[in-house]
Amino acid sequence: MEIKIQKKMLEANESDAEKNRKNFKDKNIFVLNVMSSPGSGKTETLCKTLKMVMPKIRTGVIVGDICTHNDADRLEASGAKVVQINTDKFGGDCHLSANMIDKAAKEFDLDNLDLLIVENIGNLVCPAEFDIGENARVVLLSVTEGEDKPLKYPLMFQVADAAILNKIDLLPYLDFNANEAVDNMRKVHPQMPVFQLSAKTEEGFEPWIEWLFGCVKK
Ligand SMILES: Nc1nc2c(ncn2[C@@H]2O[C@H](COP(=O)(O)OP(=O)(O)O)[C@@H](O)[C@H]2O)c(=O)[nH]1
Ligand SMILES: [Mg+2]
Repeated sequence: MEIKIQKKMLEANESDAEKNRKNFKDKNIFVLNVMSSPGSGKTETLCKTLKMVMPKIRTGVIVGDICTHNDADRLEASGAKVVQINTDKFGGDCHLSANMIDKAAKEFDLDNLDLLIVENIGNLVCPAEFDIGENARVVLLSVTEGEDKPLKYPLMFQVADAAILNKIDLLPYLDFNANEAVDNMRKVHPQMPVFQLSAKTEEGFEPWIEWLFGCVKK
């Protein structure tokens, strides 16, 4: 019974996601779904990214958290339009679903947007299973989380189109082996681009920003 309900939920989400993808394609908007465990640095990386790509790329952000408006407050400092979704009203869902994105998207002027970034809820499991109608997915891993996480949570790394290894400014203080972490990502997703950077110091951002420009231009 439980399996059937979950299958139905995923099927309904899939059809909502396809509708979103079509709507965004009609408006020529590239949608990027950014995922990671809580605290890897999604918001910090996006704050710096927005500073570097705007106004060349007209960007809007949807950010999901169970509670609080904190991330929207941080992201709004860039001047981008940001819509915060809180899932505590929906039973505290640990992922964003396609219908939540559809509702949030109505708050944007979609005719004047090139890129819509979705910061998903911090979780390395559920968001990987829920298509939101995005064009690409990026997973972040930070150097304080352990090299083995891609092996423990392979689906998240398999569904991602690119990965960011964040907080490299902390490497001198840790035993973390960045090469091993990248090898583990490639074990589950060979040839995936991996950008090693620090959202704090902005080291390593250039290839990431170039990749993003490449996505939006297509
Ligand atoms: N040292 C360091 N701290 C970072 C970096 N990126 C994020 N942080 C810090 O890590 C914490 C969590 O970052 P946040 O962006 O909120 O992560 P999120 O939960 O994935 O959105 C905050 O205290 C950030 O200031 C980084 O590159 N280096
Ligand atoms: Mg955040």
